[in-house]
Amino acid sequence: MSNRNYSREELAAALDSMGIAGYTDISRYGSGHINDTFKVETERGTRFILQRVNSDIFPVHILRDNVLRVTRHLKSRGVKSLEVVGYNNPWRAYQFLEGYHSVDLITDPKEAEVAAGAFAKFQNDLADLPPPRLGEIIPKFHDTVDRLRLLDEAAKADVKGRKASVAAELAFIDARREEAAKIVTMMAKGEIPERITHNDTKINNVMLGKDGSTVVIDLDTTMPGSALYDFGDMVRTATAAAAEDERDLSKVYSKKEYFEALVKGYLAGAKFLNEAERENLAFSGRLITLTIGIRFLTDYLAGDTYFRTAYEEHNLVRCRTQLKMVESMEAQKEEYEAIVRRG
Ligand code: ADP
Ligand code: GN1
Ligand code: MG
Repeated sequence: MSNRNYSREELAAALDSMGIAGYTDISRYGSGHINDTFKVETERGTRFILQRVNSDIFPVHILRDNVLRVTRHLKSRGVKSLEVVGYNNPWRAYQFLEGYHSVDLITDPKEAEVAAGAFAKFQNDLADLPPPRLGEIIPKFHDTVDRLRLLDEAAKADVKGRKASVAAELAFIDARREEAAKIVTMMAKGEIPERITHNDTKINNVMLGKDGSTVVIDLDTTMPGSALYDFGDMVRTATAAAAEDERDLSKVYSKKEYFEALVKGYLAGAKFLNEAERENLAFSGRLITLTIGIRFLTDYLAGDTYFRTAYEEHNLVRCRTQLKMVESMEAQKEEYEAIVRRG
């Protein structure tokens, strides 16, 4: 998916439909891969985040229902969350979180600890969300076995004739097929419980404030899932030494002291974890990183229809960083397992 252009009229109509007046400037914002996000300035000085939800990817009606339920529940518990100003599918507006910032790459282990605590608290706060079960926004979202099936289909179809150029990446993934089913199998057996989880805990989906305060954002994939995937995606993004789309792979590796900080922050907040979950925390980092690598490669082979890309090989570059991160985590497997055991 490439960057779609919006006319001023289209953006103005969206704001009008949600009762937001007096806007002076509307500009593209953030670095999310899925939705179209804008920052809106107004003459009163109040600012908003305007988003057009990607309706090719999300079932927008279920999504709206989930987001409204989750934000209301958090509010009822006194937890600071996204403040919905208007929601008129596929558009929505949130109050701009003033005094908070997000980072794509962290440079201080303390931030990893704080972010991990925020996502642990998020899971804890949603544990008593009243029924019904939240809608499953994207079924099999983190199911690595199913992601492999989709990769195989894309490689077979090879619509862009790119398969021959990604033989090394396909071989890397092939060598790891066996471990792909571990978490889904344990969930099916009931050894790993279903919880309400965020499912997109990359580091730029938590806003960091002063004095260690946080707000968890990007609630679009909040749905029934496994706590392990949430922890794993933190490992993928918060221990990374370089950007998700760094071309120089010598700069890409997983940083142990950031992993340690994540474990510290997460375990302090996630008292609800059972033994099987704890035992698989380090594994979940490797697995989710492999899974996201598989997804980037699938999108590359399919012709870049899912993730926003800025250039021809963007998805391939992203896939390579993920596979390099997996390799780095594998090389530190024993140390990472020991860190989790020490708690
Ligand atoms: P996507 O689903 O495309 O990743 P996000 O909801 O994560 O979209 O928003 C993209 C970025 O916009 C975030 O990483 C964050 O920097 C910024 N952002 C989102 N919501 C807010 C908000 N309420 N206040 C300030 N910044 C926000
Ligand atoms: C997408 O929306 P964003 O940029 O926070 C994706 C995640 C991937 C991530 C990779 C709904 O997250 O699953 O892990 O890109 N979101 C969706 O950076 O597919
Ligand atoms: Mg996001």
